[in-house]
Amino acid sequence: MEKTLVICKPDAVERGLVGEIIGRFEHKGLAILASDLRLLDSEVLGHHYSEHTEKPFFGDLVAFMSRSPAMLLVVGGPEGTVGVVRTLMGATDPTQAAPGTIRGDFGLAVTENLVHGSDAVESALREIGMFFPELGAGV
Ligand code: IDP
Ligand code: MG
Repeated sequence: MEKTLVICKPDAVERGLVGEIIGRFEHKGLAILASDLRLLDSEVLGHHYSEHTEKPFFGDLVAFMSRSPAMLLVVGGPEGTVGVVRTLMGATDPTQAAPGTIRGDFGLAVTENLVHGSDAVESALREIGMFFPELGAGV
């Protein structure tokens, strides 16, 4: 099974969209393998978004992602699941995201874009290991 890390970001939790977002993955046929509602701190976010630490939006991104709890999910399915989840999420900028995608249907701001999904199998393994270390190799 191919697995990916999804984060329903604080805006999604605050707006009551977690059920809708999880439903999109379930209706597609993907499985929810683990979940945890958790307040993320700037230290873990620095690791998670290490590729973006030098970007001008990094401070705003960490402030947003740590302002209230996020719903973390491990989502699994057949080979290609990492890409399928990214397709269901839509483009990073919700004003550019296609209708029918999570970001296209519910977002208007590039920082507050509702969901994170791992961008490759290797990053999924790294992110799942970081956020759900207790799962070990089992998930
Ligand atoms: P992704 O979430 O679609 O993989 P990334 O480029 O990895 O997009 O950016 C990580 C997150 O940083 C985005 O989901 C978004 O919340 C935020 N972000 C990306 N680009 C910008 C920007 O230009 N301005 C503000 N926030 C941004
Ligand atoms: Mg990314």
